[in-house]
Amino acid sequence: MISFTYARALQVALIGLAVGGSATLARADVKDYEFQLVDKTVKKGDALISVRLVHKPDGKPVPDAVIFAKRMDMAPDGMETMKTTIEPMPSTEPGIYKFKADVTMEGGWQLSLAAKVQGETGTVENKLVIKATP
Ligand SMILES: [Cu+2]
Repeated sequence: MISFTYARALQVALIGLAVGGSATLARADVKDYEFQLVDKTVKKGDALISVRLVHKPDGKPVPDAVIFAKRMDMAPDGMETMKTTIEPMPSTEPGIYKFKADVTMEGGWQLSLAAKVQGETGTVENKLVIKATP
């Protein structure tokens, strides 16, 4: 149920963008961007997760992206309804985005992000898998 609501919210956001701009034309550009985990593992508990946004063709970090949707749940371990709180945190490194998450259980977590990149229409969407250790 929670997953469905989230998917629906994203869909509505995407339709909004499509109506607002030339989404078809920009799709290829947005595919050039990717979120990558700085660390693939975190410790169970209050965790700080760092994610790098890169422009794949030249490998350059991408600063000033606006992250408008985020979710973290245990879908990789078959618990997609088990989600946790996730808060954006300040970052001093350009192209690095930080989040504080309450990782309540060890195992596989999926971090879903949707972002707008300065100067590009369309949405960068990625799902990253993080392993929480005891
Ligand atoms: Cu769980």
